[in-house]
Amino acid sequence: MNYENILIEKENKIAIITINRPKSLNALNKPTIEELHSALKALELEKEVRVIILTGSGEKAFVAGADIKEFSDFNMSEGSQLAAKGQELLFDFIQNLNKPVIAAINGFALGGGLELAMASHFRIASTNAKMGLPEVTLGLIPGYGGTQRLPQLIGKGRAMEMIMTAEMITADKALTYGLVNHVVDQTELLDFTKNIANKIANNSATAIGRAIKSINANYRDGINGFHEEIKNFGECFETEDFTEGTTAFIEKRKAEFKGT
Ligand code: CO8
Repeated sequence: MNYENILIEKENKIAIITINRPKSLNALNKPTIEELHSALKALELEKEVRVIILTGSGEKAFVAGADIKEFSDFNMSEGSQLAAKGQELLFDFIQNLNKPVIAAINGFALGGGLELAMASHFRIASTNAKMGLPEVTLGLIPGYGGTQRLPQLIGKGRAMEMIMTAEMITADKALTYGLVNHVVDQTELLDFTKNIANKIANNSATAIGRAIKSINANYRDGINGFHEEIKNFGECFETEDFTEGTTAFIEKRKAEFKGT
């Protein structure tokens, strides 16, 4: 499929999706959200792809937010619909994807951009990255899950302050907050992220999918995460990856996981 707003590269077992609207600092308009949804859906089905990296094109921005020009004349119903559709197609979709998605934050991650990074399974930032939820400066609140995921990641008090002040934080502060896992020079960001992705890609994909599901269960209403873990743990015993992993250990060799 041909995309206008994103680029997709594949390297070994890793797919890299680059949001490619540099003139708008990679702002998320509707077509970009739809393209990201369709690309992620296709990559989820590709067995050879084990890990997905999300990044932004250019040196300035990961994603500078939802495209403000697109919704500046919206009314309440249109605003709610845009937020609900976006959450369904992209933000919740990523969180619940059974393949790891890593956000490589190469510059500004603001508003919907930070929300995109937060919906990813974890985040790595370049030293120049700046992160924030500036929606209240526009008379809005975060609408792509930011009011929920930011407190989950950094705690309620810090999230309140970031959302109320609308101020950006540096990559180093994001690291101390636990919002990102690593901070590296921009020139090393992709290689560093790919290195972590490769480690993940060599492990059992069936087990990783179940680990994502079990961890996410802690953030879903009405689901007991411990019960979900037990269910997913039990299911692992039915996989070829389990047989391969335990056999390889006993035979003192490296496991070759097929992801089945
Ligand atoms: N949307 C649309 N265009 C954008 C956006 C954006 N979010 N951010 C930057 N651009 C455009 C600029 O308009 C400019 O375009 P042009 O050259 O045609 O004027 C171009 O990108 C370059 O931007 P600047 O000239 O402003 O670059 P600076 O280096 O001076 O500033 C900043 C960089 C600080 C990142 C600045 O661009 C900025 O503040 N951008 C807006 C950040 C923001 O407020 N983001 C939050 C948006 S709201 C949001 O994300 C809500 C999410 C929930 C939505 C739910 C559904 C409704």
